Amino acid sequence: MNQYLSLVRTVLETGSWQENRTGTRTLSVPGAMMRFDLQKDGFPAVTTKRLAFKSVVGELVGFLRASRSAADFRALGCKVWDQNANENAEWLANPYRLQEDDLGPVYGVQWRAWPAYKLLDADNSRQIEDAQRRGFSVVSTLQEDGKNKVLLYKAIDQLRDCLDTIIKNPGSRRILFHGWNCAELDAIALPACHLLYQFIPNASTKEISLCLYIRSNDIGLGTPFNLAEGAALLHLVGRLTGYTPRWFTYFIGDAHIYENHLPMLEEQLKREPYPAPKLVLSDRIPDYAKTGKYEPEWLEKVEPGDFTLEDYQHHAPLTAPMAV
Ligand code: UFP
Repeated sequence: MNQYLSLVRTVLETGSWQENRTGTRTLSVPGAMMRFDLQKDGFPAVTTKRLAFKSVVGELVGFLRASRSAADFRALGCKVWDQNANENAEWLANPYRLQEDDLGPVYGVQWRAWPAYKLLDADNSRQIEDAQRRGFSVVSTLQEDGKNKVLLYKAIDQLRDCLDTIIKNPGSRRILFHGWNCAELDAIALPACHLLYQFIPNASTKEISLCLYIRSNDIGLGTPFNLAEGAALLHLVGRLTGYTPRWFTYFIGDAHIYENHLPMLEEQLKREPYPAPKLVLSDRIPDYAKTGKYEPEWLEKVEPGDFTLEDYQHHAPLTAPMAV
């Protein structure tokens, strides 16, 4: 994980102070990248402090199940959503917040059930039939500008579509899912930070890679978490589609260190990193490469306990307050 420490150093050495909505200023760098060879470099878990791995996989499983409640994440062993759900004044006053612990349609809801609408001319039966073939259902008919229209709806399972395409058409350069639904930014506790996931399978090497784009990343607390989560997702997708996880490329837009995280990161820079651990997925999760049977329903069936870090050596835990 020397790449993580190099990123910390880069932000410390070249970053500029920036004010932001949280009231805690940051040292920020516009644009950063890390690239891990998961076969040669092992699993990208931070070793200069303890990674909250249970929390990471709890969150991932919650996303896979399209959870939108901090209570669901807590039940899966992940408490990182509690403050965003129940302590951010702007969100508490938001009319779309349904109840205690509600987060709105965050991450997983967009991954698994992106709300898609089509308003088609009622007399265009070719378009309406095509949409219905693609899983859209008619919601209602209405009039717009004196014309009869048909409103159709579908919840798009972007992640499932990615897996289907990896299986059927691995040469596609369009295998991606997006978390940034700009039509719903007004109705969520936190607009997606990690927002674009592109899978790149290679049918000849049987390796699969992931490019992940994060628009805003808290280097002290967010980056170690997001790195581990992205890599775990790539391992899972590889298992379910019969590919070996290979390159994990991690792009950051606004890379920043909160002022009150500086002591934690300076301490980490003094520590010598340990060799990277290994991620082991439980045998419960079917290996498509061995069974030849495609079982994408495991996206929902997987449990946090199906992910284990092996040989994880790390320095003493360090904490710092999360900016909300
Ligand atoms: N943040 C992360 N990773 C995440 C996540 C949040 O680093 O997965 F959900 C951090 C980035 C930023 C803050 O410091 O949370 C989000 O604030 P903003 O929306 O203003 O960028």
